[in-house]
Amino acid sequence: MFVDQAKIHIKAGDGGDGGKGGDIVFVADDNISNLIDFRFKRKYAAEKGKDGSGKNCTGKNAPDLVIKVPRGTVVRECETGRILADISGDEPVVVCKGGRGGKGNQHFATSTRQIPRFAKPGFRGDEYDVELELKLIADVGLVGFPSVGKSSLISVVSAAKPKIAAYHFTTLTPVLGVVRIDDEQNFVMADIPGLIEGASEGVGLGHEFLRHVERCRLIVHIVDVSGSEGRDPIEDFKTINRELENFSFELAEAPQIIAANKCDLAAPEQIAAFREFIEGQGLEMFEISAATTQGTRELMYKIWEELQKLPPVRQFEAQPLTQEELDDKLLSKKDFSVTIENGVYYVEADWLWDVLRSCNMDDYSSLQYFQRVLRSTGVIDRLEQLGIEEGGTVDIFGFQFDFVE
Ligand SMILES: Nc1nc2c(ncn2[C@@H]2O[C@H](COP(=O)(O)OP(=O)(O)O)[C@@H](O)[C@H]2O)c(=O)[nH]1
Ligand SMILES: [Mg+2]
Repeated sequence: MFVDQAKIHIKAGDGGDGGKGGDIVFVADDNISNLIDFRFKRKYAAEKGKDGSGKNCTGKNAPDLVIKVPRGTVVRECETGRILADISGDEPVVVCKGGRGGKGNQHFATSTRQIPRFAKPGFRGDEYDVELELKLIADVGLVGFPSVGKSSLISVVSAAKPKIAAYHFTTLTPVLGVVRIDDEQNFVMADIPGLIEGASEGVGLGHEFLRHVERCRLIVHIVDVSGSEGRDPIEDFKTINRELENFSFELAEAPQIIAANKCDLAAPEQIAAFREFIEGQGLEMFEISAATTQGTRELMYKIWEELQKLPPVRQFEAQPLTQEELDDKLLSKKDFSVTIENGVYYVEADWLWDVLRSCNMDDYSSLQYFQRVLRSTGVIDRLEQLGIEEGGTVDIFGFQFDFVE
């Protein structure tokens, strides 16, 4: 089964007392062709940093957890849909950062504001639900209705051997073929399952495969010019382009070459009428027959020539959150609890860890920011409701503060 989408949970290691938590690192592996493994194993966690032993000793950093994915895998955060990484190069990419190691008591010994006690040393590692989406890396993508001859074409111009048959949806998984122009020059062509009307709205097959032409530099649009299945080639052409447009604006704008296939079956008038229409659109049409290989060489040279003028295969940029979005994210998760024990007000909230890790408690403006967050999230109000008094002790994950209005 060809799986090109999966959802997993990744968690970098928490910091120890000294040692940094392990990062989650993604790397492309060309021996992996799809994402099926991630349907079985869905949780990935890197180790926690080690605690230092003895006085003043720093703990060891934990090893990174390396996740191997097929080249071309795009990693998105589920919650926001933003891209965290595009694993298409050779460099490993850190997607989730391990928590910094805590610095134990020494670090806070000189601070006057808080009692130097650090109950949970180290900072938390990043954690995400992510969606993995494989977007194949190919220079050229073949698109067209089912059975127009896409698989037949790739099988005569490359060593790829996809299934070919006279019934629709013979091709159920994308196939890549390398087209050799000469000893040194080649390009990669992707044969994807045929598109049908409504594919971009998720009706039937096809839609889920369009992601595999998203990076392509050039689209070769194959049409059955003979109308051997009773459809009109001009209508076919328009329908497929509408599908591309509905899927993405960029796909619709991608350069296109039109291959009029099954010329061996077509009457000269059919070919002439289609040519007139295509050229009227300002596009170029090639007459081919994948069955007899007529015109296929010329088409490959033309593709090669066009590729020389086009930018390289598209890479997707990571989309970091802005400071504002980061703040919003923190403030939107403002559930917290306060418990009172022996006169100490213990505030607990998951999100407060994230605030704490971004603050340096020795720094005045950081502390002010921290105070602002406590105020805007309602923590201070709650403490007052519970009757805290000036000078009362507030404990947040082991950091203790004097309450001052
Ligand atoms: N006569 C003729 N038949 C073709 C040609 N190209 C493909 N076919 C046939 O059309 C059918 C569908 O071809 P296939 O390559 O599987 O189409 P795909 O669904 O677009 O991949 C098969 O029976 C092929 O043998 C051609 O140029 N001429
Ligand atoms: Mg096919």
